[in-house]
Amino acid sequence: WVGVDFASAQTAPAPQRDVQKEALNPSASAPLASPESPKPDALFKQHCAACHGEQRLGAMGPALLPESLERLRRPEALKLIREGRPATQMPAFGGTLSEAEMQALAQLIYQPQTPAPQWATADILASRSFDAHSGDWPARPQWRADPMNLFVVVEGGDHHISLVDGDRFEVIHRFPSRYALHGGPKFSPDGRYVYFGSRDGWISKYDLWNLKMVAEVRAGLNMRNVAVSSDGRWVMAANYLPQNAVLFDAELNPVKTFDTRSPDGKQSSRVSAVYDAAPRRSFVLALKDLAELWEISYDPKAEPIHAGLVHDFRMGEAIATPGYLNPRRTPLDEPLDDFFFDDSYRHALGTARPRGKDEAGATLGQVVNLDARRKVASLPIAGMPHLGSGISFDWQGRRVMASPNLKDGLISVIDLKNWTLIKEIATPGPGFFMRSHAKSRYAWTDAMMGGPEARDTLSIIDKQSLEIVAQVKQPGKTLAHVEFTKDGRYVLASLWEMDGALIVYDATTFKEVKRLPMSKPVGKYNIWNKISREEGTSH
Ligand code: DHE
Repeated sequence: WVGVDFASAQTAPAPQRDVQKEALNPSASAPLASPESPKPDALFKQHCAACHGEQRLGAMGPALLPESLERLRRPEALKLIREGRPATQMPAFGGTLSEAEMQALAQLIYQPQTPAPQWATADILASRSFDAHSGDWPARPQWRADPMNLFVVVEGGDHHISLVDGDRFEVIHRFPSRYALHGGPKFSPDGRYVYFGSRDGWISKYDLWNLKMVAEVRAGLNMRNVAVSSDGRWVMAANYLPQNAVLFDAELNPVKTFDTRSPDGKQSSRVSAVYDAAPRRSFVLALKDLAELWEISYDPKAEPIHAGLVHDFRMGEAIATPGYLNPRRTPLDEPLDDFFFDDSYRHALGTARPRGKDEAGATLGQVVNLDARRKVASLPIAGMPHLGSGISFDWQGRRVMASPNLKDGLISVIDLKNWTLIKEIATPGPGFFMRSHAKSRYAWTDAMMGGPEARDTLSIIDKQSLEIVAQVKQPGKTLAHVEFTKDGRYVLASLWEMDGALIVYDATTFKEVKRLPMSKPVGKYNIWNKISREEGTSH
């Protein structure tokens, strides 16, 4: 690996972009361009660069790089250019540009930049903003509600966050977020601060007690997720572009980058996820393109990486290196796209992205023992889960894990002792999320990846019989992602539409209790469940 310590790096800051000034309405003064000869670069400069940045790295608008657009199909991109995006500053170019010009632009944004865009130490430092008074803000909530039963709701429709009182089910506060947040927000151990990660690489630290932004920084150009250490001191970002992981302190000062390279330095890898392994006092990273799992300890007393325990591949033999804030590699048979931990955090249960023969349905999962630092078993799961979607609970005296997957309408229930499949529970369709609570006998799952007849349904599974005992539906709509209240008595679900809602269900009778209008509420996160690592939710 190649590490860069920010303290010793060349840190001449790059000129800071003034995104406010750049945020001009690009169509306002745009003359009609000739339809005969669309020149994509010139068109982009004239119509798009003000919001999306000259280099397409994003400014006030999102980045327009192939890596950032993986989830947007080309015809949709063209439609977006033609019709604009409601509730954002993205205007409709249909009346301004010819069809050929719009097509030229739609093609351009999927072309890789040459040379590949860089996001170096100086860029990270220059992007950072920090409220210097934040240290003086009161250390108690400036609102009346149980701070432990607060829900942070990410509204993807118009890119806002709503804070919801989990006792009265009322919105306490609403504020704008960065574009396209992804993954669960992460919390400081006392639940005061929340850290959001955006697909465009922004990390935002927000003070929930004072309802104010503390700091923001752009960790990379295309980011997967962030993790916060259990002691609240560190924040780690997992990036696709550049291919690295970046460590920050709690005020989002960059501390160190980890270029995720193969032992011989020849191959580099995207980082597809990073998680905090609290009992191990470490971050564990999934590398998408390298058959290795990395663990980076934040325990100052971390054992040196002993010979025999882990190999330093640079030397072709095992050598000792300090363990603290340095990666230890676990060699694997094939790369893991993502994983979750068992209760002990001794094992990472992971999956590779389907490829080749796997697409026909072969077993995708691996169980990696993080102490022995090797794969110890295969995992009999039906398809790749949406990452971090599994839950664990007791079943007939055994500890089990259950997870949906993105391929089939099946929940796999796996024995966490011998890694065997106990049951596959058929659901209306493939799903993203599964949630429960230690105090509830039920687990709820969606079928969001299924057809219209499936994605409007949440299935409720009895954790003892492992049978679906009820379903709730919102006909014709998409219903997904639930989270329980702190006491497990209510379930909050997303009516996943632009004019959607947060629907509160009684967790025992499954009756609707209340509905709060929201703009495509993507995910919701209960502070207590998160910081106590409740067994029914993601950590
Ligand atoms: Fe997610 C969590 C990866 C597509 C909404 N998603 C995560 C996490 C990973 C991941 C690694 C865990 C991060 C964390 O919490 O720290 N997601 C992926 C993918 O690889 C995938 C399949 C494709 C991709 O291009 O990223 C993918 N995810 C989606 C979506 O399409 C969803 C439904 C809508 C969206 O906004 O992108 C989506 N992902 C979510 C949500 C979480 C999440 C809401 C947090 C769940 C939680 O309860 O913790």
